[in-house]
Amino acid sequence: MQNPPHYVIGDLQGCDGQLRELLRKLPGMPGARLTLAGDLINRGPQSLQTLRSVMALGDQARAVLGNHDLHLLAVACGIRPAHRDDTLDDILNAPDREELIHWLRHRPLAIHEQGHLVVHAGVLPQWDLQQALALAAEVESMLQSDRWIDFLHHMYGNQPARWRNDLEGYERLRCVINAFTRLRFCQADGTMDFSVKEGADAAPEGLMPWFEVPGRRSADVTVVFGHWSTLGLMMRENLIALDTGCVWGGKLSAVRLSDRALFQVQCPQARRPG
Ligand SMILES: [Mn+2]
Repeated sequence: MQNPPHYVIGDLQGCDGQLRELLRKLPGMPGARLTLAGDLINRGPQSLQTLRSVMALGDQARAVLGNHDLHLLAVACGIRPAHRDDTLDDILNAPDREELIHWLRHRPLAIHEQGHLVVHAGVLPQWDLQQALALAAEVESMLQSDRWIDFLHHMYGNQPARWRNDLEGYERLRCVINAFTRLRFCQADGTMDFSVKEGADAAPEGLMPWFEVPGRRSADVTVVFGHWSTLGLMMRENLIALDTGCVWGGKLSAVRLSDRALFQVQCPQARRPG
């Protein structure tokens, strides 16, 4: 029997209508396997409905956590104030919000499947596939533990910006979660810089996109990621970037892993940058 097709889908950011339209376009639905590259919610018009749509897909769909998903956890716990551009109120006011939060904090940070590593933002150049998966699992077990709220209190901050294998405790987990959910640019030694959000050609002196660091140890696996709408769609031999700016009036994209066929939905502009 032939395996069902497997698609990776870019950042939804609360665009449930576009998700539904995209799913109708994908050959092999229902029954295809789906992996979502994170940032399921926020900024877009239908955060709650988007979360419900993904949850309703059950075992058919998996999702990695993005920075907006983590932001919801922090806002729900009163750790971070809501941002004026947030569109999370419908989730926060939902009668079953505890179940929604519980589901979200049990999502992984990294998924390895068929030679592909799916993360929301990036992988530090010092990490090979096995270390990336092991470090993702460290954060996942913390988020799923009784200490998750305490962890969220310590999750925010840009330091330590450079990975070391001897990092411990919350500093270690913060460095890992920043790489997986926020990384765009870093220095040649892997020091992360979160000040630049423009496209790859906007790299200031001394910075480069994380995937262009010479000697990057995850170069032998295809990394599939979202998060970087100003980078847009990018397909290289060992990289697929999938945030095509759905919430900004761009497209919602899905790629079929077996042959890299691309499926897209044009999106109305739900938000203006800035
Ligand atoms: Mn993001």
